[in-house]
Amino acid sequence: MSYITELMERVVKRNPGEPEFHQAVHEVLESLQPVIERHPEYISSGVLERIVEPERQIIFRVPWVDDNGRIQVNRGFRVQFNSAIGPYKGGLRFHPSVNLGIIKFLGFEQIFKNALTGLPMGGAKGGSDFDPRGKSDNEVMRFCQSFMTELFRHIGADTDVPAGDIGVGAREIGYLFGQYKRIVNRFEGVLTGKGINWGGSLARPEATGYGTAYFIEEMLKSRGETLKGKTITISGYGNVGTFFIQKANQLGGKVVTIADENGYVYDPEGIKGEKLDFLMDLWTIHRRPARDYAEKFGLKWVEGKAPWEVPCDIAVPTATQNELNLQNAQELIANGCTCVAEAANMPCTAEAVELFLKNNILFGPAKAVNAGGVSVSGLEMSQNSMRYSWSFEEVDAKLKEIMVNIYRKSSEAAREYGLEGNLVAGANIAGFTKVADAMMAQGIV
Ligand code: 2IT
Repeated sequence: MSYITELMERVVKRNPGEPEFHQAVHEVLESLQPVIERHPEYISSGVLERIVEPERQIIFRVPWVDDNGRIQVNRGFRVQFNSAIGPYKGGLRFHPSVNLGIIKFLGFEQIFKNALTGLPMGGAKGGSDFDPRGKSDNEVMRFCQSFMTELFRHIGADTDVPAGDIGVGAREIGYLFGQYKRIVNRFEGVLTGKGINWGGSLARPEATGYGTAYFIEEMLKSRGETLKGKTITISGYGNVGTFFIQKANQLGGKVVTIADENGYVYDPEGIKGEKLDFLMDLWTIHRRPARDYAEKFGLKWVEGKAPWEVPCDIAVPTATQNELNLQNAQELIANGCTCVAEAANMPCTAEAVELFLKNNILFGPAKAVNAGGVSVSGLEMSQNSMRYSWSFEEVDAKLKEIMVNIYRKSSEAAREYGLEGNLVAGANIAGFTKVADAMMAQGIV
């Protein structure tokens, strides 16, 4: 049995009931086969065994009182996966599906994503099975305060810097920051995604969506194309989806779908102007279903289906893990789609990714495509350290440069190992080697 197969078996056995974590580890380890053949020191130093084991995992009780005076109990998580190249960094997800396996998969991905940005950030992720949907502002505030009352002792501007993810936006970051500051009596850059007049960075809200568009432009350039005139289908319409639409429009593309777990809207004219204005707040502020958009503008609502059946040039899953499966991938290819970019974390199943690569689809993996968000988080940390703020244009220019570099590093790493055009392998290899070399330099820790 090969070294990689044996290690993968051990990971599955040691982490039972965590299919998303297994999937994320499997994808990375598979990409590393040619790397360990050329560099046996990655085996002898035990760096692979070490990198699949989180440095620290924290699970805690989050009790809070709802508006009816009832006591509710949620579960909180913070998985501090790897600190070889910088303080732990990664978002918090509040969603009923959250469990340890989901947080571990996200934390593991974050190690390599953060390494690709070129900024000094380790990998972590956290969150809770709390569902912010249908909760009052006061309930969300009390929940966030209780969550931080435990989390504060594990984080810090030079230790671990959380941010948002699904269900955690500007409002939640505000409540979390307020409680942290109150407990430790220090105003410090302990969270990113903060409000603009209390330490936040300009262009942080835009960063993941804009970064996705910049990365797609780089992928298309390799085939002599641009976003101009392209028809694009997307799924989510939260922070990532809405700002992706805005940038795709600026670059001449046309986005024709949005979706949620119940179905999708088809808007053949493209989402723009007052329709985009309406969409911007629909989830991020109001947490309302996608159907509202169809009803408001008299558009077709397709119940119970995913948007991947709509013919497009480019498909961009922006919602959540495993939202695009093998059948969706077959349909996209049959309908002429030539480019798929993962703007969410691990949105395509392993079978879907394999089919895209086999069919020579331009495929951008999540760790590379959606790294714009955490990149601007890294820039927010720099600005906090300097006690200074850059202009929107300065941050946006740095973001663009980072995305172009991530594309270059990933495609060069793929070429170096004879896998030209395979950005999945390239991103995994480039991210891994940076972290693994740092771990080896620091000894057996
Ligand atoms: O998945 C992600 O990269 C994020 N949710 C953002 C993490 C961050 O620290 O900005």
